[in-house]
Amino acid sequence: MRRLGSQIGVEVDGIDVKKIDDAGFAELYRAWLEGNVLVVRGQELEIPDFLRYSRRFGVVYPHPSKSTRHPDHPEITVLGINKFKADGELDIAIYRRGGEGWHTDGAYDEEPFKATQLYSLAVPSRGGDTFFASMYAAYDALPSRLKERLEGRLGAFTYGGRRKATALLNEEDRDWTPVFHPIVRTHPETRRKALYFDPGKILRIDGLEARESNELIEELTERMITPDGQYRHAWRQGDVVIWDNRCSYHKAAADYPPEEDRIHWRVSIKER
Ligand SMILES: O=C(O)CCC(=O)C(=O)O
Ligand SMILES: [Fe+2]
Repeated sequence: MRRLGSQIGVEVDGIDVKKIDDAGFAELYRAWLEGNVLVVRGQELEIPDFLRYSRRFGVVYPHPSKSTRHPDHPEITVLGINKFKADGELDIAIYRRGGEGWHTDGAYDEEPFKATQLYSLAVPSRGGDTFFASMYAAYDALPSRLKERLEGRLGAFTYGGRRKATALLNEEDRDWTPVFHPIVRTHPETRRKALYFDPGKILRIDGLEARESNELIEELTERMITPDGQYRHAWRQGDVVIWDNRCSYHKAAADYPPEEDRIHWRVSIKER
């Protein structure tokens, strides 16, 4: 196991994820909890292999964006396909998916995704990296006045957040009832505290006046990323990368030549 960033990211070499036994997996899982983002390069996977491996981390759920699901395997989302509309225009929602800002996947859900895993099928000649950042580092770096102010506070979240960004959803799926999560969230497995926050999905911080809530959201947006709590992943074909949505943020660079392919299989994983 090799550390990629000082506080986030680990890479494990010399394994075939199709073949690891239970003891090997337990070790890998511990490395993932430790690193929040686990990178395994050079894998050759078919869809059943990818699903089988992903299910060792938890339960795989189809993503609410129905139009981007794999036609034969709804639990797999395919990133980067159907990028051009019938008239040849670039579909920005598909091209920029995950690149609008730092986020965690599934904050709009009563039970957010524990993890997201990607398998890289095609990589553009330049650009297309994914950025990761540690929520533990973000929490640790908060001034104590803010830690105290946030303790016990709940955030209200929906899919599209304040901007109602729902372009990837079908019309009938665009109405969301807000769900509530503690902003200071204790990770259920490591028991460490993390700043659980998502500027694109949060509506308000419960119990605060609108202005105060918006100001606090602004301040947390400024503070969610710390300089040494980051890792930037440059993709190669065959990479399998899983991140822990309970303790990390991520963002796609969304900067690659649009005429080139950048394709991943993607799964969302819950605890149960
Ligand atoms: O394509 C990427 O680099 C990440 C996209 C993203 O945010 C996601 O799959 O949840
Ligand atoms: Fe994401």
